[in-house]
Amino acid sequence: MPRPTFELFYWPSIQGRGEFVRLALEEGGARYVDVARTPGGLAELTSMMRGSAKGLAPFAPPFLRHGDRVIAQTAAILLYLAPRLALVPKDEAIRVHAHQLQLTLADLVAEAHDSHHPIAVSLYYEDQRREARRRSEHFRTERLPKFLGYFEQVIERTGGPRLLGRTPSYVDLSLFQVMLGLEYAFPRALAKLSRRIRRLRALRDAVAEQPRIAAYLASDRRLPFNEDDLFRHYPELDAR
Ligand SMILES: N[C@@H](CCC(=O)N[C@@H](CS)C(=O)NCC(=O)O)C(=O)O
Repeated sequence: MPRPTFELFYWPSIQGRGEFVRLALEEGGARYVDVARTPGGLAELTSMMRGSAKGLAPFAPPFLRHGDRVIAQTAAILLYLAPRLALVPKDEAIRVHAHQLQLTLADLVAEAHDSHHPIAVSLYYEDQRREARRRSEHFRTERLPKFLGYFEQVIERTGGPRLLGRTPSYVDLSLFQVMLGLEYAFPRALAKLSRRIRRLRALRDAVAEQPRIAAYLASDRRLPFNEDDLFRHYPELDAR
């Protein structure tokens, strides 16, 4: 059997950061395999992290194999994939801007994660509950409005309705995923911000209606959000 065009390596039971890559692969109509969801795939993922593949070993999933190339770090994977899937314009300055926005989304994702794991990833949420309450309060009241206000302003300044203006790109897909994740984790906080993020909400709705994304969301390839994932819903961490 010929090797699939793209092989995504990510933990099999959560959306996690793998979802940003999945959305791009789906929207780009790529032929790909989610390797860790296939028999023996998880063992292959862990052996690659131990350095079994040629070249640089990835530090953490997600990573992508394309022929002999193995690329890790979500934003770097998307930087590599997007031109191959026609998910970003050719212009170099625009590509760098798209990458800049993707890295800013990565910062937001890391802070959303740290709201329920402020002390250590190796500890259970239940072992850092008190600190998580404090951290989440700052996240919800300071960081979330700052980040979302920034992305709202980007759309306003580029003229919208997308992050890069009229041209849809992979960064819209990532913003869509972040919006859904935040609405899942912090529904009350997001409702409070709702009037200040009209452009973000419109973009989220537009991405959900893209035929390939809609088909993917309705498929069993799309896993539900859950409390082992990046975005977790703990009512005590949300706004009152
Ligand atoms: N900056 C990396 C972070 C990768 C990352 O934190 N991956 C998580 C799953 S979403 C993981 O498995 N980390 C294991 C570890 O950090 O030891 C990226 O954006 O891809």
